[in-house]
Amino acid sequence: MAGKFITFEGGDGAGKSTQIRRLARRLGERGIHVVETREPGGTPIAESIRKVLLSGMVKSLGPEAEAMLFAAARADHVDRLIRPALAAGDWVLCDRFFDSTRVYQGAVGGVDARELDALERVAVGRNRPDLTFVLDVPAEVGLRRVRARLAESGGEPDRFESDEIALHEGRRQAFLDIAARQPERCVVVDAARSEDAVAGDVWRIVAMRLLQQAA
Ligand code: Z5A
Repeated sequence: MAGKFITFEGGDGAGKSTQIRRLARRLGERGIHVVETREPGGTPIAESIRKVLLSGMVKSLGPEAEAMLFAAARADHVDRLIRPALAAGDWVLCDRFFDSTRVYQGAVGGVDARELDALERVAVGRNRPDLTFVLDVPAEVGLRRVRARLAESGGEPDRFESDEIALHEGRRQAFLDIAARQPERCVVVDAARSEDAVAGDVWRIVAMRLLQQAA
């Protein structure tokens, strides 16, 4: 039986990586083989493209060129990792996917939706998520978490983290808009609460929407 494909979306510091780790552990306890991955990235080529994108090296080329690079990374990720894993019956948990392009490069970056449709057809094809969590936090909360993490690690904000707060709020609204348009795929979770509370909701939704089907 084919596996399940779950994506996690939301603004910076929403807690996507944290929740993916927790869900993977819980599914693993049920004997389900899980692949944890992220975008941009997930394969050696896509990870190289990630470095270029997040360094800000190509920011001056504009959001259209960035969208093409995200799509190139995604095409390799889907071909070499996501599709084979699903075909083998694994569950794939992915930190960001095409909704991030729709939000960062589309709704907020201004790239035309028809251009993004075309890139999506090439990069994603039929490999669409079974379920997408939109982890929703006010931008200020997410950025506070990111800053605390950077202070601990001594790191620098990346090309997108250093954008102004109004842009972050615009992205939050754009994710909510996508979720409202596609309720059969997307579920919004209030991620400003504790990690445990968010993980509880995520598990309940996975159990209801996917585990019952798989049983
Ligand atoms: N991007 C794009 O523009 N177009 C695209 O198509 C794609 C991506 C795919 C990737 O960066 C960037 O690329 C991204 C969009 C753009 N923009 N940025 N920046 P990334 O992968 O490096 O960053 P990210 O996806 O935003 O991840 P993040 O900042 O690490 O956030 P997160 O994964 O959602 O959060 P976390 O790592 O789980 O948690 C952050 C901190 O908060 C950490 O210290 C946790 O311990 C803490 N945390 C987590 N949950 C909680 C709760 N519930 N309460 C309190 N503290 C918490």
